[in-house]
Amino acid sequence: MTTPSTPTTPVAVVTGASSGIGAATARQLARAGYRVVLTARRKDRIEALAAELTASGAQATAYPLDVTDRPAVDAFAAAVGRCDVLINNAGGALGADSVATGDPADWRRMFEVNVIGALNATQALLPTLTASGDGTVVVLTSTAGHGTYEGGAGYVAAKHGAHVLAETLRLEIVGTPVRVIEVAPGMVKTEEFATTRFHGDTTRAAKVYEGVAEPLTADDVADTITWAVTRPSHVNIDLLVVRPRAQASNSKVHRER
Ligand code: 8X3
Repeated sequence: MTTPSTPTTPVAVVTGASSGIGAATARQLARAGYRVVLTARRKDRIEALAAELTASGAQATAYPLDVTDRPAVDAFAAAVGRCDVLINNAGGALGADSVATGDPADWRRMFEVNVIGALNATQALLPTLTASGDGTVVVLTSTAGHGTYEGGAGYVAAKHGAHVLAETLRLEIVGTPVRVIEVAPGMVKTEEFATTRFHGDTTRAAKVYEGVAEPLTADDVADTITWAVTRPSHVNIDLLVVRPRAQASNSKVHRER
C-alpha cells in the first residue's frame, strides 16, 4: 500500500473490486471523496483501476486479496491502517442446476465466497471500523437473498446466508458507531456475472438478459450503494432492494420478443 492518505480522507475498502459492481462502486466512492482500497484476487485489474483513479486525481490503492484466505485477510486488515467503509462485494453465482443435480462443489464455493468471504473481511476490519467512530459495513447480497427460484438454490442459499450475516450483525453491534447496510440487487447485466455462473458458456449467459429492455448496470447498483453510504451517519439504510423496471420478482421478468 503506497498511496498516502491525508488524515481527514475517509477510507473505503471494496472487495471484489476487479470488475462489475465492485469496480463501479470503487469509482463512484472515489468520486464521492473516499480514498478507495481496491481488493480482489486479480492484481493486474485492480492495479489498472487504481492507476486510472489516481490519474484522475482520486486516491486509490490496490491490494491483491482472496477474501476466503483468512490469514491474508488478517494481514490486510493490519496493513490498511484506516477503514471507514467496508464494501463486502466479492461473491457470485456458480451453476443454475436443480437441487437434484447441483454440484456440491459449486454450492461449497458459493458459500465460501459469498458468506465466509464477507465474514472474514467484516471480522478482520470491525475493530478498525469501530475505532473510526463512524463506520459503515455494506453487504452486497441479492434479491436471491430474499426469495428462491428454480435452478437457483445454491446461490440463493449462499445469499440468504449473507443476508443473515448483515441482519444479525446489525442487531449485535447496535450502540457502536458502525452501521450495517444491505444492498440487494435483482437482474444486473455485468461482463462476468452470468458467464461465471455458466462456467464460461456465453450463449447461456446471454439468454439471461434476452429481451429484457434495460437490466440494471453495475453503475446503477454502485449509485445505490454510494447513496446509502453517503447518508448522514445516524441514517441506516437497513436494506435496499433494487431491480430493473422490467423485473417484478425473481421469476417474473418482462421480455420483449
Ligand atoms: C443476481 C440476481 O436473479 O441472478 O444476484 O439471482 S439473480
